[in-house]
Amino acid sequence: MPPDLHSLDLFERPAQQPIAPGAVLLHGLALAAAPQLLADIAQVTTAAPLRHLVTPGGFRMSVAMSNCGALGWVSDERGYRYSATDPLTGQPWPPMPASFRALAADAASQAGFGAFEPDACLVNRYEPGARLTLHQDRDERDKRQPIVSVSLGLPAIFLFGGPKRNDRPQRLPLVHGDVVVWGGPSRLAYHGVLPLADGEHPLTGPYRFNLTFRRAG
Ligand code: MD3
Ligand code: FE
Repeated sequence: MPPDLHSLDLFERPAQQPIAPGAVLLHGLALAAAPQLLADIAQVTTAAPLRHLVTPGGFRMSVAMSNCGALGWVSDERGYRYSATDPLTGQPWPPMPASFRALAADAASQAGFGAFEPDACLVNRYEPGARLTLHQDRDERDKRQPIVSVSLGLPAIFLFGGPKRNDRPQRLPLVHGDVVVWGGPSRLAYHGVLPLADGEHPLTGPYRFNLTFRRAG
């Protein structure tokens, strides 16, 4: 195969796919690092176990969550917020692994954002049937900072709406290794994830993991 002909070209899957102003999908950017990222997810979730948070309205979330970095996103009957400690263990969240920080910075830079030093990484684990209803990410202090999201394991259909909950969302398949950078006018867009389909992935078994990097504080 000639050196400039990669499998991405055969499937006519562009390396960078614009989704909306400020949002870009970097196909396969996390593929090479995936085994290391998954080993680091196992480390993080040993120290800060995955758990099903409860929404302020009293509903158990179907996605299991944990965090690493200086701040972690939590939800309970009192509301949504960032916390420097894990309410389950009372300890600080585990540090952000070097593999996580390097990928987040690389993605933000490729998407045209300046130095990105996230202080929060939310680890989401989806099992078949788990979903995320349409919502905005607005608990972060500086909304000019982008969000970087990394998909690992089973595929999902991501819903990307507009600035209003009513805006009809576009459906975007996200597969193992995909990285999306959401900034600028897309930063406050409504978004969600359809219920995960059954499946088995060679590296993650019956799960999808999503890493969401944010500058929260
Ligand atoms: C678009 N997670 O944790 S990541 C979340 O796949 C969350 O687990 C989803 O939404 C997941 O809050 C989606 C992609 C994502 C994250 C933040 C965004 C998309 C976004 C913020 C603004 C617009
Ligand atoms: Fe979100």
